[in-house]
Parts: sequence; structure tokens; C-alpha cells
Amino acid sequence: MAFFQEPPQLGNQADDDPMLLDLVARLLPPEVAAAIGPELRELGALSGGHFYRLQLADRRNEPVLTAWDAWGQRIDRIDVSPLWKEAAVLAAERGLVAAGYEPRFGPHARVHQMAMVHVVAPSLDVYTCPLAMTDGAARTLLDSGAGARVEPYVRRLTARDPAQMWTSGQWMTERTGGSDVSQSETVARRDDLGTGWTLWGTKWFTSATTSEIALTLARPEGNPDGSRGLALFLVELRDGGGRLRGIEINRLKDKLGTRKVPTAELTLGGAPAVLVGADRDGVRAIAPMLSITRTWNAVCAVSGMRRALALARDYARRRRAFGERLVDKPLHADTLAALEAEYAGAFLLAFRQVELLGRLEHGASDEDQRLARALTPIAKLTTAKQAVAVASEAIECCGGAGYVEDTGLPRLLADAQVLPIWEGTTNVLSLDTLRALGKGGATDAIAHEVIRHLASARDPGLAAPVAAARAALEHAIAWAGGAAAEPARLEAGARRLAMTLGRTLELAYLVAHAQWCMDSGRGGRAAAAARRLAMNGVDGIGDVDAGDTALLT
Ligand code: MFK
Repeated sequence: MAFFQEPPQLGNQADDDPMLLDLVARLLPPEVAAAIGPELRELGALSGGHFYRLQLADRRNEPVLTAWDAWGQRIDRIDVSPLWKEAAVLAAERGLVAAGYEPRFGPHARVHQMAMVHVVAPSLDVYTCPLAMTDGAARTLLDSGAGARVEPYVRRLTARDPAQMWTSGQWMTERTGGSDVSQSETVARRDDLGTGWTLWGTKWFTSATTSEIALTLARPEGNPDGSRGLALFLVELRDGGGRLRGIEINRLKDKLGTRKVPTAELTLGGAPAVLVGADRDGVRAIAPMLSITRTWNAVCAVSGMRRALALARDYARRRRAFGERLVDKPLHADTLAALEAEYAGAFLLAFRQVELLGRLEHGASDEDQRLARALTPIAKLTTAKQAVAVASEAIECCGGAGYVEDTGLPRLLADAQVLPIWEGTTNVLSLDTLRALGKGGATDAIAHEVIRHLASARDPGLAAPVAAARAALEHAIAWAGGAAAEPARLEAGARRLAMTLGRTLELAYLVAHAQWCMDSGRGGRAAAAARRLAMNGVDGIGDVDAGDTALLT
């Protein structure tokens, strides 16, 4: 009989993830863990079942922009995919944003929220993009001091009723670029009554343009150049009849991945806007948005890694070659083990950032604040790079099938590739890490964090990873101290420094987690991951001769 390869299958995406189950048991009080368990399991079933099947069936549906109606009226309507419509309902009902703001679980609200996101995100075709920005907008508005003026918007953004919930976009990027937003050209003018504002300019990358509102930066007329002259505005995109208000959609972007996300170029031709807070210092005002979306980025990076590995692992159990299942082949098993270790470390780094975010929102110590300021860029940049590498390897684990679109596997890599780009590229975030270590005073907080986690290790099997993490931390701190007086050297090595700190933190978290797992009868899997992550390498510190760099570039 002819041979047909079975496709990889997914089980319950919560039950099949020991990292998640152990983390929930370790971090959360037993009553909170018990309360959220059934919810995670339900989402796990939807993620591995209904939504995964829909995702495969919905593969070719992409957002469509209809600029004009049949009678010549400009309408700029965007129709999204069927999965996105279902995802919007699920997100509201399950509180994928709201749960982060509800008082029920106090400082654990963020772990609850992001555990749900982690379980379901890979089956939602990047609907997490508008959700991340919605969460970021709610936080930004709450922190803005604008109080009652923005309160109705916050209520919409954090609603659980699908008919009430709004999402928010974030429009920062202009043709001048997405990294150096100080060059933004959009101008804000007082409206005719002198009470409100209108915006004039072009936004070059507006993700999720179907959102009801957006937060954006613009320069009030007469303000100085540079980022200090920018102010933060809120735009309500449509009027009561659903027509865009002073906005035209020029086109949707034709992107490598995130194909379901309706990312657009917009012209603002007098869009009415509400000034949020002061009429300057908009970058500082929108910083909470950056912190929240970067945390989402890290969580989505690890959930994407988990999905890629779940498929690769299942495939290895079904696929037979050279007389055996792939999983029984030493080299294939070795390859998978290295990837599992990357996921385990990345997962704990992302969720430590999530835990800190929850603590920050409920009154954290000074040291926690400095730590969280640094962990935000470090977790984002480290996990994003790991997500691309793991997705690439995981689809290679499926051979040619991994390269064929209708298996659904190539999408894992195409969607992962956005993670190191949006919300700040690896290099921009490496520079942000320098800012957090220098002006933000986070170096000591990171050192304490690593040392404190390593100190919990007692099992002799953890000695090698403890030594690797300690050596990498000392190397990183010594290098940063030495390079501090040489700005060009410090900047050139910023990515190596940030990645080393990221991987060192991952290893320290994994060591502490492994010890807890062994102490609580959960076995040695995490310890194996710690040993393997140490072997994969954590220390990337090194100086490169500036003359060599010049010759090469
Ligand atoms: C799955 C997840 C999905 C996520 C979906 C998102 C889709 C959206 C797609 C996009 O929109 S991508 C475009 C995103 N663009 C960025 O993320 C911007 C990248 N560039 C930076 O982050 C630059 O570092 C930055 C624009 C912030 C530099 O601007 P400035 O004005 O040159 O920086 P400056 O002068 O250092 O900072 C101004 C103020 O902001 C300072 O405060 P003070 O006024 O009190 O001194 C800074 O401390 C503060 N600040 C800057 N970055 C901060 C921050 N505060 C806290 N955290 C930060 N990260």
C-alpha cells in the first residue's frame, strides 16, 4: 500500500505544557491556581481543537480593503478573516485584556491574563496584535492623569462584553521611520472652536486599522522639533455611521507574515483627536504602551515557540524513517532537546516580566521597578530572536512538509519574524537596555536577581548551569563597567550585552524553577533543560575590533 505521512496533531494546549502547569503551581496561591485551572484547560482545548482547525481552513483568507463603493463614495472598508471575527468574541468573553485589570486576583492578575494568552495566542492568527495595543492603550490612558476624560475609553478597552469591547491601534511609525519617532511629521492643529484638535499627516505602519480608537503622536503647531515637541493624542476612527473621520486608508501592507493583520498606510486629513495629558513629551507619555506591548511580544514569542515544538514533537512521534520513529533517532532527539531548553528559558524570562508587571501595577519596590524597566527590553529582544530560531528549526524538523504552505507550518516562521522587528528592533531595544542599566540604575537589580535565583540551587545536577550563569553575569558586568567610558565600544557591544543578560537571566530562572520542581516531586525535566540551556551557551560578550567592523561594512 502507498505511504501517506500523517499530519502532526495538537492536544490540549494547556495540559500538554509542563512549563505552564508548573509555573502556575509555583507562582500562584493555591486558590488562584485552582480558580484559573479549568479556564486554562478550556482555552487549551479550543486552542488545540476548534481554533487550530479553523486556522488551517482559514489559511487563505486575508483582510480586504474596499476603498470605494459601487456608487463612487469613498468608504475605506476593511473586511477581516472569519477567524479574526471569532477571535474578537473570544478575546472579550475570556477577558484576554480585561483580566489584566480586574481586581479579583490582585497582583496575580497579569499572570492569569498572560497564561490565557500563552495558551490560545498561536491559534488566533496574530489577533494578539490589536489585543496587545488595546492593553497598552488602557494602561497609557490610566497612567496619563487625564482621569474622567479618558475613563469611558478605558471601560471600552477592558470590557468583557463583545458588543461593548473596543480595540485600540498604536500609530507611531511614519515614513521617517519607526525607531526614531522624534522625526514625526504629523501636525496637530487646534480645531475651529479652539477646544479640540485635528491631525494632519501620514502614518506609514498602522497595525490593526479596524480598531475603534488609536493612540498616536503628533506635533502641536508651534512646538519645537524633536521628540519633546510631540504630544500624545487619542483618535476615534469612525463616526456613528461607521465612516472614517478625516482619515483615508491608502493601502494595506503586503507583508512577509502576520498576513491576517490589516496593517495600513493612512493619510490624516484633519482627523479629530483628543489631547491626552500635556501638549508635549508625547514619547514619555506613550512609554506605558511600549512596555505593555513589549511584554505581549515576549509572551507571544514563547507561545509561538511552544506551538512550533508541539507540532515538531508530535511529528517526531509519528514519522518513521530509516527504520525508526524520528523521536527515537539520537540526532533528532538531540535537536529537539536543544529547542525545548530554549523554550523553557524563554518562557520563564517572559513570565518573570509578566509577574513584575502585575507587581508594579499593585505597588512594587524600587528595586522591582528598576528590574522591570530593564527586563522589558531584555525579555522582548531575547525571546524574539529565540522565537525565530526555534520556528526555523521546528519547521526543518518536519522536512519538506515544513516548507509547504498548506501544512500551516511555514506560517510559524513568517509570523515569528515580525517579533524582533515591531515594537522596537533588537538593536533599538539593546540601546534601550543601556538606558535602563545606566540612567535607570538597573545593573544591581539584575545582578541581585540572578544571584538570588542561583542561590536556591542545591541539587548537584545543577552545578554546571549555576557556574555558567554566574560566570556570564560577572563577564557582562565587568565588560559593561569597562566599556562605560567609551560610548562607541559600549554601543557596538550593546546587543551582545543585552542578549547575554537575557540568556543569563533565563538560566538563573530555570535553575531556581528546576530546584522547585524537584523539591515538589515534579521530576527532573526542568533541570535537564537548565543543563541543556547552559550547553547551548549564554555568554556572548566580546569586543570586536572597530577596524575589522569598518573593513567588513
Ligand atoms: C504580539 C505582540 C504584538 C504587538 C503589536 C504591535 C504592533 C504595532 C506595530 C508598531 O507600531 S511597531 C513601531 C513601534 N515603535 C517603537 O517601538 C519605537 C522604537 N523606538 C524606541 O523605542 C526609541 O527608543 C524611542 C522612540 C523611545 C526613542 O525616542 P526618544 O524621544 O529619542 O527617546 P528619549 O529622549 O530617550 O525618551 C523620551 C522619554 O521617554 C524619556 O523620559 P524623560 O522625558 O522623563 O527623560 C525616556 O526615559 C522615556 N522612555 C523612552 N523609552 C522608554 C521610556 N520610558 C520607559 N520605557 C521605555 N522603553
